[in-house]
Amino acid sequence: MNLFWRNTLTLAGAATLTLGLAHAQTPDLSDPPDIEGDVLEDHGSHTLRMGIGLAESSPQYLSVKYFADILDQRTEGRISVDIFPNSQLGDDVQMMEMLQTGSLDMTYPSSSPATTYVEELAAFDLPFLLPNRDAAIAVMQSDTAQRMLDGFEGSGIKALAFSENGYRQLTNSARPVESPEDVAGLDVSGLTIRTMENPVHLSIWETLGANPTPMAFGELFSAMEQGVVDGQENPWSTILTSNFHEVQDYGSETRHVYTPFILMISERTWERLAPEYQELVQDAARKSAEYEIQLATEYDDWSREQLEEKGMQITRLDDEQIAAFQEAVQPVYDEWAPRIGEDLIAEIQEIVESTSSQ
Ligand code: TK8
Repeated sequence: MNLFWRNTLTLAGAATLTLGLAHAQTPDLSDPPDIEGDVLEDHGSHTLRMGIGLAESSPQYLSVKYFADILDQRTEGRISVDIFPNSQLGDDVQMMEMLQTGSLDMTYPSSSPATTYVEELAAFDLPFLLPNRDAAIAVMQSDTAQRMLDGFEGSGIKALAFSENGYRQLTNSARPVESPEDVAGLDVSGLTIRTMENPVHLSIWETLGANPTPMAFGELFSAMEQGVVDGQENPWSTILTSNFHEVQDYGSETRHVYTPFILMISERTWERLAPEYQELVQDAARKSAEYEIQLATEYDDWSREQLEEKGMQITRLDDEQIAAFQEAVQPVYDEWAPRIGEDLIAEIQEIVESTSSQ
């Protein structure tokens, strides 16, 4: 075969592989809603730097691309957003601090590490509080949740919208987990589980007999690769798009906590924007958060199936097995409900019940 054809076939092969890999990273996702509204008058130009923790194939990244496109189209490019994925600018805690100092304009952390700013957010960390996605969305879009976003005022951070990180699932490299006893290990030591930097999550895994290790998300892959931790817990789409299946053999569909993301902007950046631009940023944040929830929904089950295809042994838990976990973590409610606020938790449970009765 002459050199021309060999090179051509090689290029074609590479292109096919690339397309294949690119396709393999996402399910058939809904397109973003059309961008509507007139172009705003010229109120100056801004380049917003946004750091996020997840990969370019994640629902988080795809939705902030849509956020950027709305701002670009509605200002004819006068507001542009430079997106830095994969925790390259730091982890959730560090990037929130960068918003406070004004060294970063936007970020998109989980609610769990943000409880240091607004303690009421810890309600979302109570295990099994939100029984299904409809209930979770209703809570995130409620006045109760808006009060939590407003609670950031004066911290240097303006919280714009909630979206879906999702239901957290346990993975580990040691053994299949079907019960709390499998976490604690009867004749072997308890699993060492990385947790987010959040006291309720520490309490959950201590109560289950594990050895919880708080750690920044960006350090997690190498910690699992080196065996520093046995496992972690995150939604299936994060596990897939962060390639955790390469270092985790076992998954358990625990759905033990539903974690929101919070789209945030530095108050210093916000105050530099003209009121018309502020209104646009807030509207684009809400629209991109709704789109992110749509993408996260479309990703969820598909990601679990992809992980199984890639060799992860995933244990689905039946109602009885889930009930065993719920019973085992009841002490977490006993400890944390009074500290978070019984009235707040009652408000959330009322919203949950109102959705289930629909
Ligand atoms: C990404 C994190 C991640 C979270 C975690 O920035 O830390 O495990 O679930 O999504 O926010």
